[in-house]
Amino acid sequence: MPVTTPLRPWREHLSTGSDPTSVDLGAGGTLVGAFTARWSAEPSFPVLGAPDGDGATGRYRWLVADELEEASRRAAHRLLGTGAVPGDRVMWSVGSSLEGIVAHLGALRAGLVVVPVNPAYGAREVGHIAADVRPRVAVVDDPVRGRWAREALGGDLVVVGPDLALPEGSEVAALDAAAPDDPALVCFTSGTTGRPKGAVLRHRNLLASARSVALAWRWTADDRLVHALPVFHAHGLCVGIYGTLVTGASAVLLPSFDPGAVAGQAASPSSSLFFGVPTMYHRLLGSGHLAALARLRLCVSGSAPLAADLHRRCSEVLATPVLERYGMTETLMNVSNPFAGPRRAGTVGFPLPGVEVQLGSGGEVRVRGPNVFDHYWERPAATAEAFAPATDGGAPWFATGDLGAVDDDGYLVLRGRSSELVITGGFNVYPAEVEDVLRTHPSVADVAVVGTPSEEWGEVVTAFVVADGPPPTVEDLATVCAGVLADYKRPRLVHAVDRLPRNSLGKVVRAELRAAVGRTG
Ligand code: MLC
Ligand code: AMP
Repeated sequence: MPVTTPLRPWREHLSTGSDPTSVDLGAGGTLVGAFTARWSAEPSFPVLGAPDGDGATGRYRWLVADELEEASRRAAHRLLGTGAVPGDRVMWSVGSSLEGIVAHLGALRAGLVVVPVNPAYGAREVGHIAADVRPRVAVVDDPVRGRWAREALGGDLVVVGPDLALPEGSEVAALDAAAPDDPALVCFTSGTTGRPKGAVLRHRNLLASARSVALAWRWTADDRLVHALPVFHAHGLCVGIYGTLVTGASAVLLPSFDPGAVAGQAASPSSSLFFGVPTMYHRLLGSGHLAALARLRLCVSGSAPLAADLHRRCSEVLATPVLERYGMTETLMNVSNPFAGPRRAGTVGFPLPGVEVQLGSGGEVRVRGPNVFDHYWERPAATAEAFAPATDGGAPWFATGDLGAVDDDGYLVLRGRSSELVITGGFNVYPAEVEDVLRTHPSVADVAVVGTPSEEWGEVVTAFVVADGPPPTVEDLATVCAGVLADYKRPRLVHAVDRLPRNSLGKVVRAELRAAVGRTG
């Protein structure tokens, strides 16, 4: 393993004078234990706000800690009232809203296991997940997703809207009884060969990761996050929402990402943090709205590589450089540039408190720590393949599939992925899933999907098609994807080719296809 410079140790993330041995990432035991402790300590503290109605009035609705406690308690009882018992799965597929978060917190307080599902998913995507985790309840903001899930299950699913208000006095069981080892989430990450895999995250994993970033980024109760990320992925949910609740801070939940709305919220004197994916920074910069974020004390980027040039251009506008960090659904947050030290463009920094990082063979990044999951839902073979045994008697290493190197300053530089995963605008797309759908088009004889570089999206989904007849256009391919794949997965570029480059084993050489395409806008 030709690593010459070691990664900087995680203790460098701590504030000066902090004792690394005193760091307790498990304090509070469970997510709900940590949340409810904060709520009872400061019942009138405004925790979560969101634009009132359609946002046109400019007014906000706030839930103070006491209201959040009560609303999530009622939601928990409503969910348990369906007959669900602790350990049952709840499919949770909602846009960013206070009701949606309350329902989520209610499910956790009831000891249920939440399965977040992108509300943009179609019947096939929802059906896959439902059939896999067999939810007892679906919390959806559009009943059609409940119907798709029920069809996939062949019946037996209670479908409810996100507003789970219940009259006082309808309490059915004790709440907040989850143990640190109990699963809290099953998050689907898809797989390189078709069937999506659900990463099972325990309360203690989620709590440790939220505490770890809170320590490193000096996140305190005085902070207010401008939250414009989707809530159904690790970034918006586990970092944005859980981080806010664990630290006793507050967040304003925007229903979607709009540069002007983010700038408007950032201008509020209470706002202090913004977390985004690189596409969001690209749009904030391009629209001229980034300057409004200069008054925030911290802007974080993650989920996809932040191009060094975009990092520099953003940092010229902001008061302090963007802080880039690196995470994954299975591991939550692993590595971060420092809050206090230099934030180096083109690097993701060094391990977060409690996290160990190693470069395996071929430079593959491996991680272990209290933040790291330990299995995929009912997929023992995939689990076994994902972990490498440790030689020091410690926990096995999770092999991330990301390739890295350590720079001269001990910062991790990501150099791509060993898998075929495409990341577009922070969303993951697995070529096999898209290829399967494209093959249903009558003019597609053969097809390979790769990610090609784009300034705005990082990568765009690009199809190389061997046509049977006239080559299909982007629009033609969109017709077979419509309603079957979430829109972000459909190809944005199509190239007709006579044949696909294959190696001696018949496998498509994707690198050759990627190299054939220049940079797009
Ligand atoms: C939207 N579109 C996308 C897309 N998002 N296409 C490709 N890739 C994407 N990511 C499509 C829309 O469907 C639409 O299609 C067209 O692009 C333009 O839509 P838009 O309104 O301009 O896009 P918008 O809805 O504003 O979405 C852009 C975005 C969004 C950047 C806000 O992609 C987003 O929220 N990304 C964040 C993803 C995220 O949270 N990832 C975290 C994963 S957790 P049409 O056909 O209608 O034109 C993780 C771990 C970690 O990775 O480390 O954090
Ligand atoms: P997900 O499966 O959605 O959790 O996506 C995780 C993947 O996102 C990681 O394996 C990385 O490939 C990628 N990723 C996350 N953060 C970064 C970053 N800062 N730079 C580069 N890639 C990142």
